[in-house]
Amino acid sequence: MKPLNLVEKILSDHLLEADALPAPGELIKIKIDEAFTQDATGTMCMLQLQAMGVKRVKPLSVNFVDHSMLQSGFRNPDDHEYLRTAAAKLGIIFSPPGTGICHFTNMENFVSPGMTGVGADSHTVNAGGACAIYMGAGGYDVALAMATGAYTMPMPKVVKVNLTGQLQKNCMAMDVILKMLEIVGVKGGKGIIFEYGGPGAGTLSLTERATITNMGAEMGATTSIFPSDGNTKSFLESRGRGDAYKEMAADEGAEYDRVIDINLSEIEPLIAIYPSPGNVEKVKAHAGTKIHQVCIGSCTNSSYENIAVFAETLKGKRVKVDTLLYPGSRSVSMQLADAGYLKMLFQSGVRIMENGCGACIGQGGSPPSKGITLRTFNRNFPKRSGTDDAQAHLISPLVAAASALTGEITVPANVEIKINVVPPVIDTDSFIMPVPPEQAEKAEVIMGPNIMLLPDFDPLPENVKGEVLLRLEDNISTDDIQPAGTFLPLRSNVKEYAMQATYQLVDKTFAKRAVAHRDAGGYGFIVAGENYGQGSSREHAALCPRWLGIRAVVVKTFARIHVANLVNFGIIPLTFKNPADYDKIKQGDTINFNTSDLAGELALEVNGEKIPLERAFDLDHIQTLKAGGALAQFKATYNG
Ligand code: MIC
Ligand code: SF4
Repeated sequence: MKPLNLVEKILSDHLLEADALPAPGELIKIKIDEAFTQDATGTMCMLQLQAMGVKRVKPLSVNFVDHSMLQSGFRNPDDHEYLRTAAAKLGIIFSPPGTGICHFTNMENFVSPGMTGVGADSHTVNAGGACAIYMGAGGYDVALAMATGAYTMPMPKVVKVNLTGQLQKNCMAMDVILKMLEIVGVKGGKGIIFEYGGPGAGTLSLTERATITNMGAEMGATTSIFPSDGNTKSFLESRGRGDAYKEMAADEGAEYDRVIDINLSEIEPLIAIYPSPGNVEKVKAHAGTKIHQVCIGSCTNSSYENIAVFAETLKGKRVKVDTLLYPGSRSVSMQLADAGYLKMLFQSGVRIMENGCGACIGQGGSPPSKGITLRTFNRNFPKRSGTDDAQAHLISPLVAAASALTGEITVPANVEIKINVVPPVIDTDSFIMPVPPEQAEKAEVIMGPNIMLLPDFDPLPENVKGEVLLRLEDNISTDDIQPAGTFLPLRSNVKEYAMQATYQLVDKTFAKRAVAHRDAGGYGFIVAGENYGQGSSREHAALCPRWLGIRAVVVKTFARIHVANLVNFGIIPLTFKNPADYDKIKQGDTINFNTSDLAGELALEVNGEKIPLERAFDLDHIQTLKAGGALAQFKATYNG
């Protein structure tokens, strides 16, 4: 039998409606073992489940509350209440605010080797550190996975990352993934699963592996995975889940699309310079630059070990700049307390924040104007910190600690840091578990005034006539399209979120212009360059533009999750056949787009000239686009 790589093994075990894995790029349908949402994407996901008429979810499903936790006003608490009661109704586990960041808490409690999962958040790929294939997806696709236990995606290529050597004492897993970003870039992972292995992989703990797989999202990868071994087993055992351990690795002689070699011993402390996780440089090249803030935590670097080395570096000394800590979970916070680290951190002047996303998604913790903030997070896109002219750079917890002590970017000393070893605190009591179906049926779903029902969208006309409402450059992120930060409480209210936030940070006139154009009977077009829609999985970056009348997005290339979200909301994703044609289109140009045969040759008519296009959607998606979106199509076919 042909030797299989790890990805092929897990996907073959989960294959639905086929006998063999398809070729890369073709659609594959797999069984999903777990589906989850967080609060900022979860309310839409629950609304869609309700609109679909689903009574009870099929796979293990969880609603985590970790993003929108500020509760200044009724909106966020309304969302939490809706998520809690919808979870009870649908058979979903509820993880209340304060329990922890979705990806971290999920790994502690639910993920085990060989599982598959989808989550309504791009960093769902974090679970790959525990030898599982988990993908980020839009809320609709997660709702569908909850309803059916299945997920369809383009079959990825598998690239092996062969790790050798061992990290130097002043380097961490964060430096490994920054090295990968330096090699691969922010769009080089598209259509790929990175399978890590080699002797260096065995030197990394499960949480270090998760730091690496987490930021596979920043390369646009489908997901990333490590094999399982003794380190995986001891992590599971320490959480009382030793029974879930399975040893899994690639077969000898397994084939890969490509192999990337990284010698861990040669890595130096690295930093991703604002405004992109892909601008990777050596920390020493920036040593001495004055900083204004340090943040440690986020789903990328908030394990007990990460915070313990941070605390040990600060021990007995005071930080020189505002320093904020967001632990990954209540369990991590309790472990830090048991080990004496909480007191040590308080004594060093660190601000201990809630177990949640916090500053990573602009929920507090903004740096001062023109400030420089060093963050152990995974994204440093423009304005994401909440301060328009501040700069965020991404670094490891060791660089964070060394720099917090000096008030400037500092290379950590190359010395061993010993940490206190105390057992993790199991916190399963924080979860609200599903009730039996008879009881669930009677449960009331509470929808406060912040929760608005989903709008209905019209089917696709045969001719889409309209105007180019925006023409944008490369690497437009979903934070540019549909910013989060202070707008997060509007996630459950499409109209308000669209009017107040869509493209607000790029062009303040956009929403008003789009509505005026829509109400005059025109459709809107967006034109952009490479890697459009990188970053977050938020489907609002498709849903809100659709509400504003956008019907097609024409770009040089798309990021994976965003293209699926566009299709789900009936916006046609298209790419230029000749990328140079991008230069022929201006904002304000009138466009005519004949959609009568989406399977045939496609072209835009712009100012009397024909511009040939490629489909960025699959032929299977034509019915969805014609119906005006996935929900309308699902409702017509679902029977429980
Ligand atoms: C992010 O890190 O950008 C988020 C906020 O977690 C998003 C999800 C969202 O917008 O709610 C993500 O990564 O998908
Ligand atoms: Fe939360 Fe930040 Fe992780 Fe997104 S990247 S899930 S906002 S911690």
